[in-house]
Amino acid sequence: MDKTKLLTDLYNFNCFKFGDFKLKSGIQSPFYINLRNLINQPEYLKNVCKFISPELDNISNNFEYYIAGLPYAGLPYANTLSLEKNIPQLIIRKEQKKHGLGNIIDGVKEEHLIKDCIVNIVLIEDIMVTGGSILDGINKLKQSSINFNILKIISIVDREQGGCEKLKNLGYNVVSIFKITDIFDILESNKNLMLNKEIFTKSRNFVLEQQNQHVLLNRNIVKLEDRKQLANNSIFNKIIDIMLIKKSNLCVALDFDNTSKILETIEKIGQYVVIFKLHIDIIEDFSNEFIDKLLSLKKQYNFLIFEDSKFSDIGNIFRQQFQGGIYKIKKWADLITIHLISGSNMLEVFSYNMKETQGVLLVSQMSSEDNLIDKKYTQKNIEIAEKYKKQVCGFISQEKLYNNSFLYFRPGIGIENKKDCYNQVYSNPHEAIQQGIDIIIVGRSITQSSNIVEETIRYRSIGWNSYLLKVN
Ligand code: S5P
Repeated sequence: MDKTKLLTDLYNFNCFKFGDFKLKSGIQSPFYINLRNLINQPEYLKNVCKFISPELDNISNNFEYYIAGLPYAGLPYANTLSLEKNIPQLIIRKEQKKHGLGNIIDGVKEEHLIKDCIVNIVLIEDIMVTGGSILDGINKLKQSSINFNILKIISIVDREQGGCEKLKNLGYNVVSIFKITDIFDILESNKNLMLNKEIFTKSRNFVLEQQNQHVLLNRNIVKLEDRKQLANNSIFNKIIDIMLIKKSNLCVALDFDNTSKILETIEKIGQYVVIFKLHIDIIEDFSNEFIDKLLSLKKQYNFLIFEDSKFSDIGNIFRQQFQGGIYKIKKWADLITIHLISGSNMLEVFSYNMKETQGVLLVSQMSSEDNLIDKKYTQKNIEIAEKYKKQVCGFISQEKLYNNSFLYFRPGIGIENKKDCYNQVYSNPHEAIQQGIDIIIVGRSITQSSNIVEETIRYRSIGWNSYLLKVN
């Protein structure tokens, strides 16, 4: 089958449209690709699969693998190829089943569900834009108990807007069958279609613009030492200084309920850790002596203390919580967290009450699976952070949200990528750093391990090496 003929047929089935279209990301695009129109044209769907087929044929026979279409648009292609080539198929559900077996992945053979068995998967996506749907799919796989390996990601059309590059940078083997600019070339040179030149110029310019933006975003990776020039407050620089001295981007969450366990752990791993995070109100034997000892260890091991109260009340209550009560947080915490649900009033109060060396992290995204934070809320956090940049030095988030003058802290970190029994979702430290995170917050993955020191060194080295890989 000839490529020109196929693409012309697809054009005639309205798979490529030109005009003004809003994409999932919110941006306006002068063209739109809708391969879904092919599901009522089985012959043409099969024809598209003929172009995908060689990408499966060149996978070594040594691998038994599954094929999985990203829902929903990738499914018909995976289905067709599975039947034609006798490759087992699995389905990554959009949502976890609420009944029956509660599966998020369907179709894995019983014998592949045993521990240590690796399930190889080829993913099929119809249109690649930012790579977001693929990463969503991969996250679903991570949430399951399957020990999986992505052999290849095949996108049928690459809109050339950075998705393939992003996934390649994350280490995936990505191929695309048709590139959008090749499609433009073929359609434009087809005299029978009599298409207006202008729509192609506009569409090509759009693709170029998007590519430039992607390059800019990627280029926006700045070394920590250079970011110090962008500081809006002293705590930002202090964090970076300690990171550089210790060659570490590790914050350890010491969620213990007794003070001796906290102090003991700091003695063991203090030299590798930039920040220790506490939940002071879960401690059962709190005392002022504990704070004295903590502060003396801070001097000895050069770390910062982060009290993660996630304040969320009106300004007046926050003022009392921050400086009063039995904990007197203001006296000893370098960093605190705030949820902006009640507006910016707490930041206003903080600005009058803070010490020069203290800073706030805004909880702008969360790691729990069913949290209620949406994009609009996160965006509002960024706007408020910009307004209170003397007080806010960073965000608790799942990705880099904004510019380099803030630091991005990600909790829910675990090499094994599992979930806990309360819907805490874990991600790999390397992936987090590659997605623009500066500091990984690691709790039970370290504190509940059989060898806390070894595990701390392991997380510190994965985190720091990933940072070096990103900036060099
Ligand atoms: O979204 C969040 C924000 C935070 S600060 N999800 C979180 O888990 N945290 C905190 O990170 C949480 O309060 C806990 O102290 C730590 C994660 O602990 P782990 O044991 O699950 O790693």
